[in-house]
Amino acid sequence: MHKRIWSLPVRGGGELQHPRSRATSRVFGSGCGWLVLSTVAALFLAGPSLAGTEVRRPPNILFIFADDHAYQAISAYGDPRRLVETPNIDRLAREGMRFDRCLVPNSICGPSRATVLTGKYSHANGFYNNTNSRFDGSQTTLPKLLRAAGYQTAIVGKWHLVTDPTGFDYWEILPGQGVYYNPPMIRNGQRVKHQGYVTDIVTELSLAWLRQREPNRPFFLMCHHKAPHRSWEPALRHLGHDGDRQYPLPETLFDDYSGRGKAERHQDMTIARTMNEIDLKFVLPRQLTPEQLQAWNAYYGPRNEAFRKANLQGRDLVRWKYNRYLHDYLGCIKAVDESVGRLLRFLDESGLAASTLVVYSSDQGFYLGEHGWFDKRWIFEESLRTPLVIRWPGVIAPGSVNRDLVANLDFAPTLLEAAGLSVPGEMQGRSLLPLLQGRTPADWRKSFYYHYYEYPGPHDVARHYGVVTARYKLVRFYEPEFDYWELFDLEKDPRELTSVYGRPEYAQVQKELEAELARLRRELKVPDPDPPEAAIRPAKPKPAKGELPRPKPARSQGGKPKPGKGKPAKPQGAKAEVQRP
Ligand SMILES: [Ca+2]
Repeated sequence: MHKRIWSLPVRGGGELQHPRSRATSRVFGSGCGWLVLSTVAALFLAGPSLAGTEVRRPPNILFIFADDHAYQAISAYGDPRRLVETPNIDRLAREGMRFDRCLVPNSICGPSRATVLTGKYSHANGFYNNTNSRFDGSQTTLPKLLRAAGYQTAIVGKWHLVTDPTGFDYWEILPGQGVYYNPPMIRNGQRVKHQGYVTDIVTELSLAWLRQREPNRPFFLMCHHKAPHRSWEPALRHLGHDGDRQYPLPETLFDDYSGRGKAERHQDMTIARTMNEIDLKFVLPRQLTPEQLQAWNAYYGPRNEAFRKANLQGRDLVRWKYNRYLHDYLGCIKAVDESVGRLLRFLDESGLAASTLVVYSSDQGFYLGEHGWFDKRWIFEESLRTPLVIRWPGVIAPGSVNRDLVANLDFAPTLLEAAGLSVPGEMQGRSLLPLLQGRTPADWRKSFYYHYYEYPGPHDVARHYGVVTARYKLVRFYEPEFDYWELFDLEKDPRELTSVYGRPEYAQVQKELEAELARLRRELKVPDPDPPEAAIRPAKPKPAKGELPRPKPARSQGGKPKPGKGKPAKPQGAKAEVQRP
């Protein structure tokens, strides 16, 4: 593998062909990485006239990936509620490029991860849903291609693709969704125990791998956090991080879903009805040690007692749940941001910062009370958009912002091209390299295809597909029990509250979007109807499987066993409420 050719794409479409052989290995030596990279960047910017110059080293790649991290919970994205400060992710944005419209083709954990690995839509990589899909690890993936080109590859943390990882020299993953406290993990196939908080452990394992790597070869590390996935359990040091702040409410917390169709009313993902006693911390996580239990009770105990006494009802109760939800969710974010800080500090202290391309992203967006919801799955903005920040010194101008339609489909092509490798034709994304250099090609995508499959399933979001442009969104709910279209004008209706489908003044727009949707489905070879493997089996799965992990709690809030407490989420249709005293 060390003798293969790698090529450096340059402006103007030319390529520099570099034999990476023993004779050129001197440029892989430690200590000179940033100088070499600076020259690489100069080559990118200077154009093809420099062909034939000496061999350059491809960048290290640190890919930091969170689970369900809403862009609203990154201060660099400027949510008007100013929910949390994330100084370390903000640093990446300040020193690199923030993407404001990075979209996912299927807004849910497993499918999104499969797309990152393959650069393909769910129908092309075979991973449609979290309920019964299994990742086919024999297919071509980003880590396999980088590894074959000489990269050292590793993944630490959340995997969630059922089959074992392939293409990594080292992998240490959480089984399934993983747990927050004292999580067991699987290291290259062997189950291992850990004590501590999951985000810290994933960070420390990542750092340990970085420290033991071979310094003379580039690395590709996927640091995949479990946080801030449901049920949003913060590091114990972050309990009370917000000083009992009352969070500003989103405008649509009490959305009545008028102006839209049956699917939006049918869903089961509201703070009001769906959030249960585990989510709201009226049940203890099973894994806590006595010391951890003490810290947990010291925070939640008196607050839960005050809640019981207050006997809140109606909207007051929803507001309380929203506030508890944000304390917990944002507490998880605090540790993720600290993790980013520790990783960046390592790069600084080891002299790797300038020779390392750093990505921060999440597997999808998430609702933080907008439309009364938590969770994701929809083609609507909060779940469709995922945060994306990339730092690559010498290539990306610091403080850049990009508003083009980009996608996690583009991650694999981008990182391959950054490494000087060709992008397989089967990948459906496109390299972001020109965008990173501040030049959006004239033929960059103006529309994006979305398709969600997991129904019936957790949270009861009906299957749908659609086309998204800078301004419009055409959506088709195609389950027999729903079967309707929607059209949103984001310029006039950024909260996506009123479908204008069928209105005469939108007839031309609608016609064009329908044609574009059909074109995209043809071009992307979307099966019609859905293939059998996209279907959920059995027809009505138990909730809390797949996407919805339930740490089985053993003790009630007070530390004493209470029969009936801590059961997994109730079956669909039965809306869990906070337990009354
Ligand atoms: Ca997720």
